[in-house]
Amino acid sequence: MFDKILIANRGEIALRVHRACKEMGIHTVAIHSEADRNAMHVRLADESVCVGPASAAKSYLNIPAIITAAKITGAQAIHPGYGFLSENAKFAEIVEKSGITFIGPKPEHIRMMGDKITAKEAILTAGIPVVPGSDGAVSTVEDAKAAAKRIGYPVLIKATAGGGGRGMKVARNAEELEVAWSTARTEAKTAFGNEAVYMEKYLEKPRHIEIQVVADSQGNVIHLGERDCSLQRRHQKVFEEAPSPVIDAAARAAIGKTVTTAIKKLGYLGVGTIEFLYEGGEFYFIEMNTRLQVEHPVTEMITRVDLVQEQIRIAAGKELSLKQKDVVIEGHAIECRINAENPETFTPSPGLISDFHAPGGLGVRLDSAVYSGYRVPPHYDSLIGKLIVHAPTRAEAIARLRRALGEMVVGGVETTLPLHMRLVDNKDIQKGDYDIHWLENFLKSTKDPKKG
Ligand code: MV4
Repeated sequence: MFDKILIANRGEIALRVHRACKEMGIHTVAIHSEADRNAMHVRLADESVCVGPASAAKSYLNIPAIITAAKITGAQAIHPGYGFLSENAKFAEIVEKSGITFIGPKPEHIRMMGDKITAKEAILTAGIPVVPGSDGAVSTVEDAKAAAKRIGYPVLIKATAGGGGRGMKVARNAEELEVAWSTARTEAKTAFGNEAVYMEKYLEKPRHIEIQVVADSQGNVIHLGERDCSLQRRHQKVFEEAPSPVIDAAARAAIGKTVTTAIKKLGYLGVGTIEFLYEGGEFYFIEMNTRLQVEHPVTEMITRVDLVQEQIRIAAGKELSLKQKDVVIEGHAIECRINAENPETFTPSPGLISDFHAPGGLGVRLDSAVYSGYRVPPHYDSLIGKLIVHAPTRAEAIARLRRALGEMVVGGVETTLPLHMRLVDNKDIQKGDYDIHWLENFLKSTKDPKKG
């Protein structure tokens, strides 16, 4: 096992990785920008290294500085967290070439899943159902028209270098297709430097359901059930739960079997998430994430598996701590992302946190790196914490969440806490009756026109 791990991230996820390390008897090295000198992840780590100025491009994305920090502190492995360098295949390669272990999948799998066309092809070949589509790039308008005719309208054009929803265009008929195809290409070229696009049948009202997988270097692959992440705003998840209100044990076992068989065929290593759209009782693959995800705690709460500890064990060449038959899903977990943002306009609200009180009690977990007197910097994303609750049933989890939200105090900056209070009090949410468009429609329908 490693003695020392460098954590190449900040905020709550840097703390999350630190906690796993400490429980395993591993020393930690924090990296930080000049803006993060007083950050909790720096205070808690055993050692810390400043890797550059506030701008993420010059600090948390500064590969030479991060490798140097690992070298001078003698860290044997690097955990990338999520975001930043976590899905950068080049970084994973450089880390390994420097004689340091990258805590994550092999670079070839990061690269494969980063290109959405390659990912879909590999996933389909491995036996996972995908959204019907163009089976590769559509490079000419004639290609696009032929593909759409075969698939049937409405269709969706997606960028192969995209993901996370950027650069998608819907076409409902042949007239709309020409514009959709050419704007999607132009936008893809501008945003990603790669104009390649592909086409899929547009699913009108699916849910977003993702399956957590974990694979070790001995060929053991398990799944830890699903998370329902349908509640999103502008492709940012807001509220996630596990299990999904619409998946029963039989459906879970079936998709779990399909996914673990495929992951084993691919020779994938580490934790990963297979994202699906779920409509009419069927799963359709859209993307695979080759990192630990923000919402991983809901899976941890219902399975009692520490996903970060598993990541570290896998990277050290050890076996998974459990087999599929030992995976038991117990109760219900919900996560609320708490952002320093206006809860109606979602404008970032950085600044001094003047008051802070953390909720507690049975089944309440708060993953956060903020404290009273902490100044939320304007340079990074606005996530300041995740409130996670766990209870025997979904109804009890919602009641517990309402109770915990009521206890929580974050003063001095605006937060999305009031939005979460509205969600737990909503009938559709209480019934579990929502799809990927529900939240945007809810926000639109309850917007005060005076405030714009
Ligand atoms: C889709 C889709 C409908 N049909 N693909 C958006 C993010 C990216 N990961 C995939 N996305 C979508 N792909 C087909 N064939 C609808 C979306 C989508 C979406 C998906 C998940 C959660 C929220 C969403 C909001 C809008 C659109």
